[in-house]
Amino acid sequence: MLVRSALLNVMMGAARKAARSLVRDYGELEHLQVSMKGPADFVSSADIRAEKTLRAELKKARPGYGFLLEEGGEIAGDDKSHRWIVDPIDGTTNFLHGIPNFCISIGLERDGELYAGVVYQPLGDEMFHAEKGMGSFLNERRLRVSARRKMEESVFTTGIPFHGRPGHEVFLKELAAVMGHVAGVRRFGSAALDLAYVAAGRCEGYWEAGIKPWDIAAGVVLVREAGGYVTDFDGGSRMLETGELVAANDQMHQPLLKMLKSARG
Ligand code: 2AM
Ligand code: CA
Ligand code: CA
Ligand code: CA
Repeated sequence: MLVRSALLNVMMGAARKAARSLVRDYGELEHLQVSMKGPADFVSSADIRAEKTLRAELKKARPGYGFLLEEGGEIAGDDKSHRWIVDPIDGTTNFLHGIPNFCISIGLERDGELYAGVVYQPLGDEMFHAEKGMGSFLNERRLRVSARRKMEESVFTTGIPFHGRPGHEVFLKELAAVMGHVAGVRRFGSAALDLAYVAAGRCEGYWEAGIKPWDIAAGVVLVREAGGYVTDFDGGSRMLETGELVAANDQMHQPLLKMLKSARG
């Protein structure tokens, strides 16, 4: 029997509770209220409801911790060394279209470092979880990044810039550079799940620019604890600041980074 830390139990419990309303809302999409925060940036009553549950559950268990919430923004806590970084639905566009690839993402920062992460895909009941130094798991199973070492056998995921987001030209150059050398490039629409898939060895790597801390905070821990590498486009660790991220198994990270860099010129 796997013994999990109290911390991960708190995070997974909060995710499961919030997932109950998400699954209900997903079954009745026509009743949701949807508004736009910006061009192609949707938020629905389901996002708001799930975030409220997550915030309440996490606060109940760890009253002093601060928050960075996609919908609610920054909320300072008394405990300055801990901060939850929460996305109530990663993949809202999928969710609102009835495409089942969406998840809840809860990351925990400790003393400015990403320390733990939970990514929960409620429709597949896939609970990805990791804590620094303790490994990465999908439900009860320990995860390890893929062992593929050949570019031509590799599958990479990415994010396509959507309306209102800059970087179209750069992205097309990156895609052109990568797609000629690999078995496939996928765009699934949830950054958190893309990272979870790298951790699980389903894909060899993932890259995206223009992403937010709540899209990636949990997934970064999942990949690292599964033996993979995550950096910004310069090979450093300023992903939260730059909004740029390259994640891959140990074999593919350097080659992928190199391809992207030379594509950007
Ligand atoms: P969100 O669903 O929480 O907003 C994938 O490219 C990432 O971009 C997702 O993590 C998604 O997070 C975010 N995103 C925001 N608006 C998007 C859009 N219109 N299309 C695709 N992804 C979007
Ligand atoms: Ca959003
Ligand atoms: Ca979201
Ligand atoms: Ca998101």
